[in-house]
Amino acid sequence: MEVIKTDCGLCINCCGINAYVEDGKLIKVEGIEDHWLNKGAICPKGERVPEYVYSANRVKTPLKKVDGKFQSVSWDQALQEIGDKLLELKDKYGAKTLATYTGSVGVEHFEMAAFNQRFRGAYGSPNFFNAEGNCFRSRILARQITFGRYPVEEPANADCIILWGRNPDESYFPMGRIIRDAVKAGASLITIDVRRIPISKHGIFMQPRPGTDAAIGQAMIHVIIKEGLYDKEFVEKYCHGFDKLAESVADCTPEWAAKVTGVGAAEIRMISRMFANANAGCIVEGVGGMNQGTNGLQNHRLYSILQAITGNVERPGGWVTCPMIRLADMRLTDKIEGNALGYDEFPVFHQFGKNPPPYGSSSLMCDTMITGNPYPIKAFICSGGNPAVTFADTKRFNAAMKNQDLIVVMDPMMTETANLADYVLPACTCFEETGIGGFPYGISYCEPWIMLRKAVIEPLYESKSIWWIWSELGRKMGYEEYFPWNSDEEVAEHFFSTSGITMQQLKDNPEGLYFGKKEYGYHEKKGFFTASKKVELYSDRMAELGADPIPVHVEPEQSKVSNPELAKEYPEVLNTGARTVEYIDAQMRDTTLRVVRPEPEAEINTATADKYNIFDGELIGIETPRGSIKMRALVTPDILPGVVNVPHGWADANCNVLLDAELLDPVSGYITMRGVACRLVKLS
Ligand SMILES: Nc1nc2c(c(=O)[nH]1)N[C@H]1C(S)=C(S)[C@@H](COP(=O)(O)OP(=O)(O)OC[C@H]3O[C@@H](n4cnc5c(=O)[nH]c(N)nc54)[C@H](O)[C@@H]3O)O[C@H]1N2
Ligand SMILES: Nc1nc2c(c(=O)[nH]1)N[C@H]1C(S)=C(S)[C@@H](COP(=O)(O)OP(=O)(O)OC[C@H]3O[C@@H](n4cnc5c(=O)[nH]c(N)nc54)[C@H](O)[C@@H]3O)O[C@H]1N2
Ligand code: SF4
Ligand SMILES: [Mo]
Repeated sequence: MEVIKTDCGLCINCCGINAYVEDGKLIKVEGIEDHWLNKGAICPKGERVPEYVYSANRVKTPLKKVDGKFQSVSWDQALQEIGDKLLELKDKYGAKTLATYTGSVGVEHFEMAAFNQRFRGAYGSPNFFNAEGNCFRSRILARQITFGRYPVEEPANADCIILWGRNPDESYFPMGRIIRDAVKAGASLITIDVRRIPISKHGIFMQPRPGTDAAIGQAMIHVIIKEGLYDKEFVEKYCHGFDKLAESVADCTPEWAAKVTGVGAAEIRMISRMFANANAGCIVEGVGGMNQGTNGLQNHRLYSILQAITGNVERPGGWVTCPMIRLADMRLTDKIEGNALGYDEFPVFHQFGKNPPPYGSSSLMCDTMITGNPYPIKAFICSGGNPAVTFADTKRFNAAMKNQDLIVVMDPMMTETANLADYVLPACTCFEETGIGGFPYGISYCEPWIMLRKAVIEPLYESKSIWWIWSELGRKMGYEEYFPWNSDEEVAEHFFSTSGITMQQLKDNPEGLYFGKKEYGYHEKKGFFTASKKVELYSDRMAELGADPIPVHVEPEQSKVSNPELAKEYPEVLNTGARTVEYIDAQMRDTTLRVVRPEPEAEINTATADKYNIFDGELIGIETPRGSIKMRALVTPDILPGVVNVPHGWADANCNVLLDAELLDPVSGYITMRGVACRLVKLS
């Protein structure tokens, strides 16, 4: 039996694994015992990698839809026809008519987003959409606005950790271990979540009303300033706008925040003091709880400010800038015609820095496809995403797809989105291709560590690596000069050619290696990389772009406070998409994990259940002004009364039917997935 050291690319964590292969077949995977991240452990998904790879749901050959039914066709035919159609559409409508899309795996599969962008560049379209248009980017941008860079939390070295809207046991499996180890070593833990999650029992727990976290943040800043607990030296030397910050929170007493959020004023005072007095305070913020609501980006700004005024920046246990590996830039930016969708509507997101993010605002994608405004988008190519299930506002997404002249999906699995396509192209899984492994370590865990991801088996059936699919399509369309590579290794070699690391080094260190050294306190020599060279508590640039220069609490658009009329009909608050460890977004439902978690459940409080006379396990209706779904109720005291928490990614109980693509964070342009008005219906 051969044992191959590689990483698990099933989710952003990229745990180190040993893959056991016999006669070309993947038998099992285990965690690498002494891997710095997962220390031998893997999650239930990781344990099922062989099931995933050999799933009956794999797309085996290229497929073409003829009279509503899929037929197997050759790679040559599929790519030639797709290429011809794309060129025809470009002639008719211009390059902007193509929208390409990459889902969450665009982060853990570096090649996926890179080649997607290269292809749309060769074609000339600005319309690349990515899960990042609704996910991680908002926090990155908030930190860049504040610090000029993206410092990453380092809880392993912290002695006070605030877990804020993040549930690592489900979503960041290795992070759960890191935090528990820190607690064992004496760190105090403060969990702020609308649900009492298991890890919260290790410390203080606070349960705010969904979408009101910014008020807690403001009150904490109020206490820290009023009681003189801030790091005066750091503030004086390195912060811009402290007086304006102090002024902005002058009335934000814990008593005020208690009224807004429902948590106790005494608790807010207590955690403010704990955090400010700690040697190393570290806020670990979620994506789920934080980004995807009315005040998403500004929440992240507040946490950045809390880190800054307590001096917990660029020092062990705080937020620290991790060196980034310099991989070859695949974009063909100079060939792109015009700006991405959202450039004018969401100027902070698109125009803040010198280099705009490569993604368009996905919240505008479907409307543009439906209305043809500001121009027609007629072709949609999706690689590594399943937006038919995961895109907020399913009705709108489906209407947009109906208006496409060409839909292509590249995926290892026959997904719901693939079912809508004209062509489905079989991509291999990350266990069948060699490439970049562990890329997210720097952005999630502050470790400058990289490895070579190894193909542990040959691509199954007729499936191909993602770089090959985009490249071969490009070559069919006359873009061969941009796609000169012939093998996984050549592509990897090209990516690493700018990194200072050689393929030989990567092969000699199959578990990976450090590509740089974390450097604490770089600002002491170089300052911060903002316009003022300081930490921008106040951002002049945000003011210039029409957003609040100092973050403040803004009520969720559909809360009882901001829309009492709507609350009469829809009195409960819906949170969608909380993660469960068994599944990754819409994936893995066809594995034996289905035995562990057979169906989705809507968590509601005992008091909410009483109000509707709902019993635990009963099938109930969940309704919003936009749509309705059915799910079994999970009645629990651990969620706030009046809040309904449903997971995403379930095709038959798709919570995205309930969401409205017009409800947005006005700064980031992200669609609201939390804090939406809903009601429950007893069905039996
Ligand atoms: N209501 C609601 N909706 C949400 C969320 C929420 O919280 N609430 N969360 C949002 C967030 S944060 C995100 S990031 C998105 C995620 O949304 P998606 O990224 O659309 O979700 P996935 O189901 O992970 O889709 C990834 C697809 O990539 C395929 N894939 C895996 N490996 C490979 C590969 O090597 N090559 C190729 N070509 N394909 C591969 C998988 O088979 C799968 O079909 O969902 C969003 N949707
Ligand atoms: N197993 C698994 N892991 C995943 C994923 C997956 O699908 N499955 N998806 C990956 C992706 S794409 C992402 S973006 C990340 C997301 O990772 P997380 O951000 O950790 O995800 P969530 O579980 O959505 O949210 C964490 C917590 O926020 C709480 N919360 C919701 N609203 C609020 C609020 O208003 N205030 C506060 N304080 N808390 C709130 C929820 O109750 C939940 O416990 O996970 C990644 N990891
Ligand atoms: S946490 Fe993610 S990377 Fe780690 S084993 Fe599980 S699925 Fe794989
Ligand atoms: Mo995400």
